[in-house]
Amino acid sequence: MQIFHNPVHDKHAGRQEMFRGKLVPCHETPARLEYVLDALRQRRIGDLLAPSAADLDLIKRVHTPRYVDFLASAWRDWVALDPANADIDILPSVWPVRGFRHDIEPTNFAARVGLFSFDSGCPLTAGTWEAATVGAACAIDAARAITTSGGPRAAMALTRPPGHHAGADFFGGYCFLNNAALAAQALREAGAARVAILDVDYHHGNGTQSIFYERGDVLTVSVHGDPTTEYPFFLGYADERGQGAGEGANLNLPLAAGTGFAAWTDALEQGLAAIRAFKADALVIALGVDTYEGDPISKFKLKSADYLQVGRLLASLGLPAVFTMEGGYAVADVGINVANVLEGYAG
Ligand code: Q9C
Ligand code: ZN
Repeated sequence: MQIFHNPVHDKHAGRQEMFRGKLVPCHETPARLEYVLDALRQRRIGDLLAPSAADLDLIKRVHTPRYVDFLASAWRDWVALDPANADIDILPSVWPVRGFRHDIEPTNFAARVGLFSFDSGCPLTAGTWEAATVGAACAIDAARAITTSGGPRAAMALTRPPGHHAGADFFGGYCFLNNAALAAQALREAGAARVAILDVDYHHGNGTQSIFYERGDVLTVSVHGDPTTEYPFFLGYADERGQGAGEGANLNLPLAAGTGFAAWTDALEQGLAAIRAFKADALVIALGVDTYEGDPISKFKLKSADYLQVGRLLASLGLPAVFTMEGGYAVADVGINVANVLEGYAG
């Protein structure tokens, strides 16, 4: 497996997130990725590669140009307001909910941040744009690698910040650019007629779902905590099946908090069956390991050894595949759990 890792991921290092009424240290930290890199190196899993330059045109076919331009200039705009802002992260605090207009971009900076985001747990920092775009390049390179003749059968975008909560024009849930969606789009443009995205992160992949909701060429499947109690709350129900050309091309498999590996596997098998029935030519796996029993913000009960079996089940599809790195916040165990998936996958 080729593993495109983001050498500047640590430029995205948020200080604090709003969590249960308090500002607390960010859960989504640079150390997470370093643990994965250490585990892969120690166990000699995959070949580590640096990405090429990001394809901004492709990024703007997945995200709106207005949003991409906002992200690219947000830090500059923030510091221009007050030089003292250089030591303060940007956190959203106001949003246009029902009945507000989304077709006008306000000039006020806080209002622009709110227009392009959906929660207050996701700081935008000095290095966010650089880390996110190099991460996007990892995802696009991984897709292009597996579609190159003589290329590997599977590749990974080992990057942070994660991506699956980011929509066409919003950030949130620690995500800014949707790496899984970018990989799927790159696969489509490299000739895969039908692409499936399978999201196994604890949280529903709301951004990915919304990007492809009206498209029939990309099947989105997500196994996740039931949104009636679990983040991101406002999407991820079983009755969301896609719309228009995308009718039937979205499958949500919500599970109650507390779910263990046996019931989780049953749901995953349903997702795999849907991908087989869709006759996908290529697969993107949004790999979050916050389904782990030790995760501090999630409530499934998978054990480290279970991730070997997760990898085997994913491999059973027999499709060329791109993995993207999503959540997982039991920092010291993220490396073992991701390495186990990849080892199980390699067989
Ligand atoms: N009170 C990913 O795993 N915070 N994002 C939850 C609950 C947001 C997780 C707060 C969790 C986002 C990529
Ligand atoms: Zn998650």
